[in-house]
Amino acid sequence: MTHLVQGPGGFSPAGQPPRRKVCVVGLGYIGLPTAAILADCGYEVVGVDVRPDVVATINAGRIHVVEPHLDTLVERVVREGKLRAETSPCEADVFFLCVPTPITEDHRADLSYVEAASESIKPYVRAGNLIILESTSPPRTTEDVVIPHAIPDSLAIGEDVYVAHCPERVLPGRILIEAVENDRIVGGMTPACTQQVLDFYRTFVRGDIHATSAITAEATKLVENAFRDVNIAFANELSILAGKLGADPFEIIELANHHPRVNILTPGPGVGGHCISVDPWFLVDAAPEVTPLIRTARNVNDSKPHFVIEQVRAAAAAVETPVIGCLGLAYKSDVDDLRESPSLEIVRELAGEGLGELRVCEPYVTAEQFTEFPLHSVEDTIADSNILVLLTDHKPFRELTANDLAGKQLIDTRGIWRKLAVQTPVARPSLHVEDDHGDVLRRAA
Ligand code: SAJ
Repeated sequence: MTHLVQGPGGFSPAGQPPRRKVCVVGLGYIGLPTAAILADCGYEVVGVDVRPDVVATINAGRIHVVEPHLDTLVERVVREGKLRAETSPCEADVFFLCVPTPITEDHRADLSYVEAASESIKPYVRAGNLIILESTSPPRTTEDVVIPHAIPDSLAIGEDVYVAHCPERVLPGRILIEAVENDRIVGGMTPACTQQVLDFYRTFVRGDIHATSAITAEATKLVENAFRDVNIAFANELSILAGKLGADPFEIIELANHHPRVNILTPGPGVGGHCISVDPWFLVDAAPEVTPLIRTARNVNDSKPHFVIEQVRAAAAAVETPVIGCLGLAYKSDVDDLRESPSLEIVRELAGEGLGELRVCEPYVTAEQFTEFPLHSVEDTIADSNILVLLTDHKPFRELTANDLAGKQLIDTRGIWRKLAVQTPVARPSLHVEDDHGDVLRRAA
């Protein structure tokens, strides 16, 4: 849970009244927690979303996303009158832009939401305001999109209004903790912008706050996610390589990670979500000729679902009447988010191929929210299937026992069942590995 860090009364830069009213545009996975945290810190917060159903849900004290503890926080701050939602902005001291920056078919940023959100606040922007872009954005977005669309020509940047990019860096599933505890980067359009916005973040962030320019902040955020993507790509490539060697990739990684300077991430069915599978492309797009590694990592991760589908084909071919239980649709464990999910991509492909009957299980999504496939309970999926494909490592799947899985063919893309007794030992092909002197290092059984 969040606790009051300092709050609006604690910030009053020289010569200015404290900023008390905040308008957060975009009430999704980042905007809603941000709005709720600021409200909890004592600000008067108006959250804005173009979807009337989202606005109605929040004003009723409920939430439309799954995130631990967010429901109780929103219920409380709405009940206490500290947060309310609207379909259009209003005058405020501080404006946050927390809208999506999706990717187009040709791997370029779609900045139409940033543009629209910026336009929507323009009539309300006044001297003394802070305008903060939190959405992950390509280099130069603050300068080239936010400023021309949000700031009236009559106001001087860094003198009348203060504009900065402060990228969100929270991990879904830990948003309320990380939004307050993580270090933050404040990249202002001018040093005065940086200072004013940094002072504001100090009122609700407990982590260190680092000052820089807008363009450096934009690039740094993209680099963080590209770093993770490249490292996951290494793990995914390794998992395919280990399969070819007839070895268990998870065991190799576990052993290699005992080395003091090795820390390999975990292979999976691919990389999803609206961040890591998207943001590296913004760097590639910014300078394609110097980013071959980032591009290759993206391609490796995007190819991983096809490898999993290949494994399911092989398993289905070995069973007379295959019933394929697909466990998980979300992009990662214990969230309800299906955006760019490799698990969903795999299930769609399997449904199209008609390899056998499918049982699809996603415990965090209801049949009303998701109508593309019928959803089954964990129990029914396990009982009905002779092939189980673990796609997303949700808690209910991690809790399955050897008994639950006995007699099934298992394709465990995340390695969560490998230590259960039922796991079929990895086949060891006749493979001789020799060292430089011709000695056999390991002869497979
Ligand atoms: N994944 C693996 N193996 C791993 C780790 C992750 O296959 O070892 C997969 C996940 O299953 C998922 C994808 O990668 O499909 C991304 O998941 P994630 O947990 O790595 O990251 P996100 O997308 O939920 O959140 C990331 C975070 N960035 C970094 O850790 C550098 C978060 O801090 C950012 O705020 C967020 O992106 C964002 O909004 O940009």
